Amino acid sequence: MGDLITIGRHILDTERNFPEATGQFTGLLQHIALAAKIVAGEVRRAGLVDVIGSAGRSNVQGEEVQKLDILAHETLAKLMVESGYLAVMASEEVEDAIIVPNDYRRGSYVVNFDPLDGSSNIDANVSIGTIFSILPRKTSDDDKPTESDCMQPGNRQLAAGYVIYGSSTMFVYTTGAGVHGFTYDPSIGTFLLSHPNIRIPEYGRIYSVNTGNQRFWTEGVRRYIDSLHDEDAERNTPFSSRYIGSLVADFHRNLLYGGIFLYPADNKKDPKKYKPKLRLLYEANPLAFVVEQAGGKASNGIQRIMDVEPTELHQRVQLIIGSRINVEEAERFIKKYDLSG
Ligand code: AHM
Ligand code: MG
Repeated sequence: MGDLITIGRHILDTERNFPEATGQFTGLLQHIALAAKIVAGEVRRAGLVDVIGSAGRSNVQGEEVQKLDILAHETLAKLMVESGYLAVMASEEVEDAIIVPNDYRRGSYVVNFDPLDGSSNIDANVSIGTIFSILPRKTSDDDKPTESDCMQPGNRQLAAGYVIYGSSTMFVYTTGAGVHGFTYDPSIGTFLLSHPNIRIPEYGRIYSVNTGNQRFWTEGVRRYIDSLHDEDAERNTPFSSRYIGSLVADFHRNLLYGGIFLYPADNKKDPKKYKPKLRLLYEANPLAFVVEQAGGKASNGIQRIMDVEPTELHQRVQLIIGSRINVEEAERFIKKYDLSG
């Protein structure tokens, strides 16, 4: 049997690379991994204990909330507050930032998370995930943390990652020193390093986009996707279309196999009809950090995702993410057709 590396040991070894590390960062990541185990357990039991189905209320985005979303949010929020490492957090499921109450120890970190992404897939037993982003707080440790601590550009992230609840549960994270994936071993109750140093292929032949929205796309996006259907030996097109409708699952597959995922924004001619869906702080930024650390790219078409200045907690953004060459090609179409005139 080879050298088994548990997630706990890996996180500890990572912290040794930060001379100023205080142990808080390690503790925080370990708490996220613990939350992931608890949520994975709930997801696995979902069909058995009748926790699936709508809880009958909407989240701040006006979408139907599933009970498992709430469970995942509550599990993460509780562990984060109790960890003592956190000052404030933002969750997709809650309108305002959650400031760690006075009667708990407050730490120097901020977490933005999507507790259970892809929730429309829960009832169909399709892969779903948790996405997280860790930032240093902006306000001083002596002051009360504020929402502005959560609203920092992605280039300030210290760590980010996701958990995918699929045929197995995987925890994938980066602290800026490559991307590492761990598979959960239920027999020993821990995540084991299974995918060290993940690199995304420079160019891939998979594209993932909801083509049902194509009438609302901008010309640049439409022409780019059309070009993927052409027969072109040099570009190795036509591509294969793969779209699960769970960002984490679509992203994870493309990370391993190479390709591009797009969630385009609205057509400027009809802006009310179609808005980008994905959120900057807890979906786009963390996955952007992961993909860049794996050698890929993430863009809003004209700008690096991680350089977008947040203006709202639940800000939405056009997301184009995946293999470097694919994303650069898409950007060229957008710059040529959508930015001219
Ligand atoms: P959610 O956070 O409410 O689950 O929504 C986000 C999900 C992503 O996982 C996925 O990429 C996208 O919504 C799919 O949206 P659509 O069904 O519009 O293609
Ligand atoms: Mg989501």
